[in-house]
Amino acid sequence: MKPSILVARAIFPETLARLSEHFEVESNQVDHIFTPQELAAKLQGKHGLLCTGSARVDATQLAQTPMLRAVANMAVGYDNLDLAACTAHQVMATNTPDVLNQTTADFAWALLMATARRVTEAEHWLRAGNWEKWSYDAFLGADIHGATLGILGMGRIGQAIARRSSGFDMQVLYHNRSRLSESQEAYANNARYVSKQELLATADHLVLILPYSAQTHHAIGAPELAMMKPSATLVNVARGGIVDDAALIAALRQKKIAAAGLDVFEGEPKFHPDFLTLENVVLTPHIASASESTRRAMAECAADNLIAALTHQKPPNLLNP
Ligand code: 8YV
Repeated sequence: MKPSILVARAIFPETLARLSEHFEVESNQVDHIFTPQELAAKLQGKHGLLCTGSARVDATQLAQTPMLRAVANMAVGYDNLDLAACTAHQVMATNTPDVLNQTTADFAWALLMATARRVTEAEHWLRAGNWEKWSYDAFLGADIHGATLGILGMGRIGQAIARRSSGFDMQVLYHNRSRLSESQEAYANNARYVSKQELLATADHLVLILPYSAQTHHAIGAPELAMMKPSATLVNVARGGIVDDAALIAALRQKKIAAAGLDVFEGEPKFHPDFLTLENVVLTPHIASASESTRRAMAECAADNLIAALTHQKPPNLLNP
């Protein structure tokens, strides 16, 4: 008998077809977002779960799903999984690292450049029919070339973001849980390790790309924003909860920083409504990894992990110790 799995969100039909070769698959191509209770009900009798960040897998959930052996998260971030609870319930947990590094780094740059050069703000103004004449001071933004790029969280995506800055003759500063090796720093456009305070005070453009956890919750709040330059821009392609949105809105309103580019929001897809009242923000709906080929690679990577986990092989991206 084939193991049974639940694919909790809509996914590429090709990946579903491949999973069906190995498993009895219950899919959700209508893409209903399951409540925790619905997820628990759907997981009865299932051995595996393929999910995204919208599914919370914690001790309460796992206590109701005794047959479950593996959870494959289709994301590199896994703050939606309680790893200790997974381990306690002998559930293998996996993520999809590496396949999205370059695409996410590309998008961090898209957001950084749109934010610094006020691209979306200018476009909205043009679409609204406001363009009557050229003005010397219309939409003046911050230069990217020659500026100091700050990166908070210097994992593989952070390094890929830093590497791209060499074409803009930028200086790169970073802060991370630990310092990179010399060769990693060289790869990351000769990035220099500094304290979080120095990073905040010095960066012209600050990119957040660190994992979300209790330790990084609201790592950027009012005190941190107050340390930044009034001309600085902030980009978040990590997780919304890293930033205190109310503090960021206040800082943007009072021009304590110049602008922000946000792909992630605390409580998304809901977000603080006041963001919509600000002109100096670029807002996107969590799409940093959303290139055709990368999303396919993520789905295939999650499938690889689930197939390995449920066929007595070590999943390539096993997270539990
Ligand atoms: C995903 C992400 O699209 O990989 C991650 O951690 O944030 C995105 O690439 C999203 O989390 C869907 O699960």
